[in-house]
Amino acid sequence: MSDEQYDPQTLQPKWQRRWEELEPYQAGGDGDERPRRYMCDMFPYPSGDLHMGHGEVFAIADVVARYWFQRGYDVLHPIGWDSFGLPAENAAIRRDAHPAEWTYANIETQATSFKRYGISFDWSRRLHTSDPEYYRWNQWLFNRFFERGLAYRKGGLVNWCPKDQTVLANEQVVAGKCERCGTEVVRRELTQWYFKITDYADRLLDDMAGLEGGWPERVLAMQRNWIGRSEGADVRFTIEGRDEPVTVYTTRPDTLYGATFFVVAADAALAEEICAPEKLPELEAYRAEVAKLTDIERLSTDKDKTGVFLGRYAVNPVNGERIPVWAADYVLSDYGHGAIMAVPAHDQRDLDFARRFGLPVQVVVHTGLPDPGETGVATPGEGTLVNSGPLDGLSKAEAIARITEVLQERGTGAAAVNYRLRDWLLSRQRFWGTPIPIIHCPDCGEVPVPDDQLPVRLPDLRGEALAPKGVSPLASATDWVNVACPKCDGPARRDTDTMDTFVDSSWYFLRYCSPGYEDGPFDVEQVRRWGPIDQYVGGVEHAVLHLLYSRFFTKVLHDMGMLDFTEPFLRLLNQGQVINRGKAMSKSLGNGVDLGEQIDAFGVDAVRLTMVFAGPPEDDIDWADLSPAASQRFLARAFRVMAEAGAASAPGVDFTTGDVALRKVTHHTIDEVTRLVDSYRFNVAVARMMELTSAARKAIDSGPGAADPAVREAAETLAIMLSLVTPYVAEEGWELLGHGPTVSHGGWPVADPALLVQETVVCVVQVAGKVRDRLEVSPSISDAELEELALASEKVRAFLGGTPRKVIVRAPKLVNIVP
Ligand code: ANZ
Ligand code: ZN
Repeated sequence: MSDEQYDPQTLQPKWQRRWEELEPYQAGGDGDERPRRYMCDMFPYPSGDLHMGHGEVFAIADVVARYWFQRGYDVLHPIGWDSFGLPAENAAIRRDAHPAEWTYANIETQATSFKRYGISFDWSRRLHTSDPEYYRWNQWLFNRFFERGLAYRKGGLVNWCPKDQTVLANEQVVAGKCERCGTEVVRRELTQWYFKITDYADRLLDDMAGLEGGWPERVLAMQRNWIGRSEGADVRFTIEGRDEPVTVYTTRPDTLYGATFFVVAADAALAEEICAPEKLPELEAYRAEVAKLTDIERLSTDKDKTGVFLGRYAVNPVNGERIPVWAADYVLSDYGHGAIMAVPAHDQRDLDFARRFGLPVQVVVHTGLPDPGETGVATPGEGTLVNSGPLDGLSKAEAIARITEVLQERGTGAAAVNYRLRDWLLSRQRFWGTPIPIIHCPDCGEVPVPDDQLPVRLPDLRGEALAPKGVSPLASATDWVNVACPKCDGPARRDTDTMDTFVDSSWYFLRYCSPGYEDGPFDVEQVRRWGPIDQYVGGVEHAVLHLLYSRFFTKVLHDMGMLDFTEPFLRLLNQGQVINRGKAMSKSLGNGVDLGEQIDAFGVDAVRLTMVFAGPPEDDIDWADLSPAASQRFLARAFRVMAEAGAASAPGVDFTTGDVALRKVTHHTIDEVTRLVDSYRFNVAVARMMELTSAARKAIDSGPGAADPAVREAAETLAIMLSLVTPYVAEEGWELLGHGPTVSHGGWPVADPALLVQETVVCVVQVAGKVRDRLEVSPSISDAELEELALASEKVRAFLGGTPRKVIVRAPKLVNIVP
């Protein structure tokens, strides 16, 4: 008997020290020829200490990384911090400090917590995006994008958060509100930097075919929807009194004969150009109102329709009909051509507009539904073309094909594709980010800072100097701003905007492959060695932005010849959320659970086990329904099994001489857990480990006893398997079993096929009292299963006319059929 007790609070410091000495999770060097695997967790933002959400996602990813270590792969499992961003700046303003102080103090806190939490990181590759050694390469990449025409500046209406005093990308506006602070977003006219992600729209869409199966279906759907590819036709209308025709984009060219008016986006330059002079004041007043609205409000079907008649007429290219031209807000200036043909019978917004302003409604597709002009409900569905000259009688699809041909022949239109995706608005008027490496020269224009002068470091500002004022705080650092132009040496000014922090996270996973590299953002050879990422793990909140931007960067870098792959993440796992009492944890609800406190109370292993055992990794887990105390009790049981087996026998015994019943349980467990971990069913794998623990306990107490080789075999198997989830108890158990550290490289066991064979018993099947067949069945077969099997037997059916009168089943040994 062993008198070792399971005490997580003494195991943790002991093994943390050992791991720090042994560095068991360092990725192999160039000479290492083992097969490689790259596991990447979405890196954390250093907002404070780690929370329950971190606890879950990192525990789940660690199961896979540790499994790969056990299977003998050379594993890259790095960690870093996404350490630029607004919260640091807001904290610095409040405390009259520098954002770096708050940021790096939080990073240290989180790093300490990660070490205690026992995640298998290669700490030698740690990076922080707010380090000049890192953001230098954001600037270098910006210069490359600039050279390729993929970074450019343009003026236009942008989303502006009045609280954070900065622009936001469309992606950062959620239901009209700032994603960060919830303030209602307004529109502002500003000149800003953009990345030309729209050039990659097709590839971003098409390459998703290769991610099918590796990525969650809903994430692929969200990306597809965000890119928003739409197919239709461009149609040219002449406008009376104007030389140039105006093109509209439509997904329904089949409804061309039903166009009863024409609408131009009120804020488009075109509206002003084609407006009759006497209507201009009205248009101006209307535009002032429209400027206050976000795109989402403008496109809403609920919104009352507004607009101004421009005093002009457009001519329908197929039937020469004159239709009035209006300006309205529900047409957007930056989609398609900023103008539409309105077909009120078959488009709800057009119909709402027509009814509001008394414009005609002309049905051109007979759908069998009541007349939209009367019901106020448009009929966008399938049907047969009517009132459409040569298209009459055709189906919608046939009519679209036919009319597109006609337009093409006459030179008044063509098939066209549009995307909802917009260019990535990059510049931010905030301090704690990467300075945009551009110098504005009155003579030379936009001049990139030469590569050998990078990084452009942030000026030293703190406290009040960082407060939002509508222009970037960098503008106040005049010594920093005023520089000589790199081209002509004349007086010039630095760009004072910083980059969206999504730039930082769009390529960090490449930097991990060669973190100290000084000749470029990453060593191309090292990325060839490790990339692409085999498994990426993180929250579904990044389903659109971060993943889309990372995919975009990867494609640009591929086109630059720096990557030999075009997609960064082969597989993606989105973990669920940790909630409490049915709701997301929040301060205001008072249902927050503190990760550190849980660890203090139950130990790291019990908390990690609880997270992993709670359910499938994608599901939300409710902490109120879980019991870390029960996890702790299980770990104490597993610990005792390992300790007692370790005390009773020495390593290296011949397992084949052990108790066969227990050996079968062990090998079944190996077989099943291997398959379960391969298919990411970690919670079920844990359940199997628990069963193995019980079987070993029984063998010790009322079977062959602790010294039996099968007990040692079970205990060693348990230590290896537990190391995926609960590294401390596994490590200690492994040591008590007489093995050297560390258990993380113990090697994954292989199931012996001979021990997997199911035992069978012979079942006798009688028909009218005579034995007609003998079946080999599992001893645990149910009556129902056995009956089905017996009635399916050819030998039995030969003696049965039809349905038997009665079947008596005594599983597993006897079936008696009365014909
Ligand atoms: C005529 C028509 C008839 C339309 C019909 C629809 C139904 P997606 O799928 O989003 O690409 N549209 C075109 N440009 C627009 C703009 N700048 N702002 C607002 N709406 C615009 O939708 C394309 C359809 O949205 C186009 O097809 C056009 O209306 C409208 F029965 O043209 B449709
Ligand atoms: Zn110059």
